[in-house]
Amino acid sequence: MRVELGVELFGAAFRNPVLLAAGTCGFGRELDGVVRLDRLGGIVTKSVTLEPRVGNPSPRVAEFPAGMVNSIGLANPGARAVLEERLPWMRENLAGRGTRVFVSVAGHTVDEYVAVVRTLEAGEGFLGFELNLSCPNDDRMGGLPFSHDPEAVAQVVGGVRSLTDRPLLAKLAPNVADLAPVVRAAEEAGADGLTLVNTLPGLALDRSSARSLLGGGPGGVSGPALRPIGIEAVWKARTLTDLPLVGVGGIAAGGDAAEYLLAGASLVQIGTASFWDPRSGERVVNELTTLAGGRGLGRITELTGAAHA
Ligand code: RRO
Repeated sequence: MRVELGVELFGAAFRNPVLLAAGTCGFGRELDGVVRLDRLGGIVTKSVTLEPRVGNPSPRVAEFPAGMVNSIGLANPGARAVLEERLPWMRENLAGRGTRVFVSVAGHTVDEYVAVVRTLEAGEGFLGFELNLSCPNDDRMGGLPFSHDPEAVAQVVGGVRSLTDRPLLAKLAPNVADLAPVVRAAEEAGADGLTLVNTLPGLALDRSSARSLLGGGPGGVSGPALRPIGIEAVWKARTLTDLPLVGVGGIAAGGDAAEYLLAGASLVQIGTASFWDPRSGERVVNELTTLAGGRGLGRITELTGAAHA
């Protein structure tokens, strides 16, 4: 039996629920010719700040047995270059071919998020914004991301809400004492959906030099170690809100994606798995299809939220 993979969300049709996560696929073009982006539901760009950022010293990524740590430090070309040089390609090659694009937005201040969204809003080639409120490698408030503070979440989401009718996703951190206040703040300020989760702060040391394996010091933990943490966050968020949820963290196979859907996600994102298997997004789509077919499902959307039934 054929499984219908399409997902209707945010007033748009996604060909399937599998997207590539922010920071793991550049602006799409970087993967052109390697990955069949036209087989995926969509991508989320590298987080864009107002000014270009060179990022942190290398090494920027390091492996450990259950995943990876990174400290990229928000390296990106800045909003103006994204508007003028990246969005036209995405419009032609992604949006124009039915691959949905979210532009990830980051900043040190509320005003910076507002300025980035104002700059990019003039462009075409993307569906919506994913507000990255949860970068672990930024020095705002002595290292605390916006998503640790409901008031800061409300200010960023509310600040950009008045500038755009496009869908707004708020990307949250896994390491908050209580998700409820930040979920409520994002929803009340006008977020259309939540992305859970960003990486978890961690430190991998070189045992001989007693220094971090990463040039930037501590970093963000991703990969298989993050999966149950992300799934729990999605599951918890589902009990707190009816907003659509996007699950990310440690997905490397169709079954992993299915767990996020069962926990309550409508879409999922692949991140770290792309580094060791650039075509993992397409593979996850195929495995998810086989899994849903094996369960006799007609539509992939039937998986969403089943853990709460
Ligand atoms: O650029 C980074 O170092 C980075 C970002 Br913006 C983020 O949101 N999450 C992450 O693990 N790394």
